[in-house]
Amino acid sequence: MNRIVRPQPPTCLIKKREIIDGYLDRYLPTEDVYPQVLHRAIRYSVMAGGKRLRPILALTAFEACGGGGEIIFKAAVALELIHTYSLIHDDLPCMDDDDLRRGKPTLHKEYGEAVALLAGDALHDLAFNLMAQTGNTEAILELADAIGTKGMLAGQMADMEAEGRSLTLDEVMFIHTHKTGKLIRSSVRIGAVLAGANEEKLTAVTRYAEKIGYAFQIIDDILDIEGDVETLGKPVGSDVKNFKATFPAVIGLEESRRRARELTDEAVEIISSAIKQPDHFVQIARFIECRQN
Ligand code: GRG
Repeated sequence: MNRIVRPQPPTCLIKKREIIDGYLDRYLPTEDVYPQVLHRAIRYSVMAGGKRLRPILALTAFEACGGGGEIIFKAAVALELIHTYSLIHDDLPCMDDDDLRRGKPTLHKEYGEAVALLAGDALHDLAFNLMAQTGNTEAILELADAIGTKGMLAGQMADMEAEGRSLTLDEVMFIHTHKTGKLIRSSVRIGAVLAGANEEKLTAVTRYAEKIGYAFQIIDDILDIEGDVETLGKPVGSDVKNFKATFPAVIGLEESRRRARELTDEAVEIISSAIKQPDHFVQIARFIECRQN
């Protein structure tokens, strides 16, 4: 009998993910404190799993740029909370209206729309509370810019406006570099800024993140066509269902795959020539290239 062998994240990423999960549990409000329902809802979404890519990237950049101490974990958790807030709101009936996320019913399916809306808001507030505790204004602004109307929200808006119409490659790139790319980019920059990285290192990690962020989204589009629900933990075919702009729709599946490979190769080259021990960055790039969820 043929068994499907799914690529697992490399050990270093699994270890980092476990550490991040520990800090998420520590910094999230507990379920026995008022308002219990909201706190339960928050934990339902955040602790449902997820690759923890953004906090792992922040931690990797922090370590690679010589950072030390606990400060990075506040920022790393903040990044995951912002990411989860965007997923909760994106799944709402007024947005993508999805039923499944991280292998479980979406938050509004389980707790209702009003609680899901508030849970997203609460995660946003908690994230900036944690960022403020780093005491680093540059890092706080980095996150604010990445997710506001110059970043993620611009991408989401463009995505909504594009529904049902065929797009140019430039338009698809704008949507993806903003909607997904900006938060990934800010993750490594926040790690580097908190480590006190010099301009040269900051530029290198930024260029690396732009490449892998772009590749990440191309793979996401491919998985929405070729993935399976069980592994993905979310519905497949929802881009087509929602008339979404995707890379395969504009440049085809084969060219999308080639482009993702090319981008991760470029990211590996950039980071390898700028950072003394680039192993974890390289493993993240390779994982993104062959990920199945
Ligand atoms: C509605 C506030 C708001 C923002 C919408 C980022 C975004 C904009 C929506 C997120 C939904 C989405 C499908 C984005 C595209 C790709 C993406 C970010 C997928 C999910 O990220 P993963 O694969 O998820 O890192 P896990 O579950 O592993 O954390």
